[in-house]
Amino acid sequence: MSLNNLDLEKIRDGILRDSIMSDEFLGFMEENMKPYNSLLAYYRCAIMEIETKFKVLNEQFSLQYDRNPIESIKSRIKSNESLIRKIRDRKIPLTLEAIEENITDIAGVRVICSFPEDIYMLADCLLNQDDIELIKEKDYIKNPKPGGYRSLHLIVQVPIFLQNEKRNMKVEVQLRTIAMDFWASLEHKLRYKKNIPEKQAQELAYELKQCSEISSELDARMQEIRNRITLAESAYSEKKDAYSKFPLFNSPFGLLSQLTSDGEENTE
Ligand code: 0O2
Repeated sequence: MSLNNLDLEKIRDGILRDSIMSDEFLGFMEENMKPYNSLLAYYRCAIMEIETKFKVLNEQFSLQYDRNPIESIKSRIKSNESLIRKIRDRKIPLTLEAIEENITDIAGVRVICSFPEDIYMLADCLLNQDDIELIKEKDYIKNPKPGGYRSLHLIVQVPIFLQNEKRNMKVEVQLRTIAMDFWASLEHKLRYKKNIPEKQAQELAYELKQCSEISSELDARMQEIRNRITLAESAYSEKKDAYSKFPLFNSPFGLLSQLTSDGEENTE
């Protein structure tokens, strides 16, 4: 009798359930429930700190340059199931210290931008802040994963200030464009569909890989268009500044208004 993927998954889940119900695991839970909940609360605080830093940067860019580099921010605490799987797969000792030390993505902040250059600009702004320490960087934009996954991952350490204590917490920051995020959420769905026949799964993986290349090209072209718009805008402002230095041009009926209206949208 041969086992299909669904059977194997059922067996694996059964083993996982059994190990969750093992005396060792139940003992660990009983002993550590309160400190574990406190640890999760600290991770939530660290998420708030990182989110605020990005919101402040977005606000500043909005005031200074009249544009928002961030489209949205999504944050999450790793699910218990995903955490347990990682502890099991990596054979991490069942202590809170070992979990905190070895699992760096319990707190996750995902920052979605419109343009790839904004990703690196925001990453630099964050890493230049003196309370942020970079633990690890994985650039899956310059070096996409074989399946086509693209994103910039930063594992950072940020302090949180409690009543009588300062605690350094690790947070995984994922920075990606809207196109990269769109791709990753569809691929993530496929990853968890276990009942797709092997041949079809391979075709879909191939199709996704191609979509990743198309989305990478789209990101590059959108960036190029944005850069040309910015260049045109700054040329216009320079021209306006230069003319405004001369009184002849600078009166309400002067040449300035005529000269700088070149190329402006005709609203008639
Ligand atoms: P969850 O909890 O479901 O979000 P490391 O962090 O270095 O110990 P890991 O976990 O392999 O090792 O790190 P990596 O490669 O940086 O990936 C971590 C997270 O990035 C994943 O979380 C996903 O959110 C995302 N990711 C990485 N590779 C892919 C991919 O190929 N496709 C998609 N859709 N997302 C990816 P988890 O592990 O899924 O946990």
